[in-house]
Amino acid sequence: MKIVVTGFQPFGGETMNPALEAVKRLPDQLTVDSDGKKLQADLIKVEVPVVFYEGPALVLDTVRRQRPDIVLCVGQAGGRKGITPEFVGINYMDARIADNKGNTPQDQPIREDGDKAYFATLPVKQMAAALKEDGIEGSVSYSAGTFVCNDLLYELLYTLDKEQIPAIGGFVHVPFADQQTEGKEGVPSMPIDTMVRGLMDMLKVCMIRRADRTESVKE
Ligand code: PCA
Repeated sequence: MKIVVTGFQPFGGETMNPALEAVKRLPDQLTVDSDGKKLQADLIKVEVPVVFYEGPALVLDTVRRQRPDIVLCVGQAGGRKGITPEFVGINYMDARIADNKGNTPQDQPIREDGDKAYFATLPVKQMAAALKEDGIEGSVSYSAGTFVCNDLLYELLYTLDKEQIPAIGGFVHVPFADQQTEGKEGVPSMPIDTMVRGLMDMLKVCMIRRADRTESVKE
């Protein structure tokens, strides 16, 4: 199996993005046991600029070239307490701050010819359950916001659908890393190593889902 996993660059005045740091620390291969069968995946990591359209275009180029089985995109949602697999990408942009090229689209659709929303095709509920089982704070989120992360999630799902690419795909937000909140009273954060563990837990669930789906298509 092949997995494309992406992490966003720092934005909004931060000097680091825990999403990118966690993605970089992931191993290059993952294995998981599924009903006595050993599943194996190679990870392809992509660093993504926080720029409307440009960030998604880079990810989609990789997806078209690599033809992965799974696409997991990761971004930072400062202020959230846990790791949150996103349920839905919406056809809407409304930037409260500028992206890294100064774009601030307001109150606009992402794709004129796209559906209003697409649901992630990753098993988000099982991903949240896997986090809980490992003692990591996390839950399903029903809004990826209206900034570049939602743009990427929406464009990924739009493209998988329109181009009939058989990968399953979705997005996960991680909280601030501990080092970003030093001296900031009451702002939740998490060690990057915990995020890495959480991403691995969730990717394994995705691998099992993908193998099940491929199996049922064959039958
Ligand atoms: N988080 C932002 C964009 C990049 C990132 O890591 C967001 O939630 O839209």
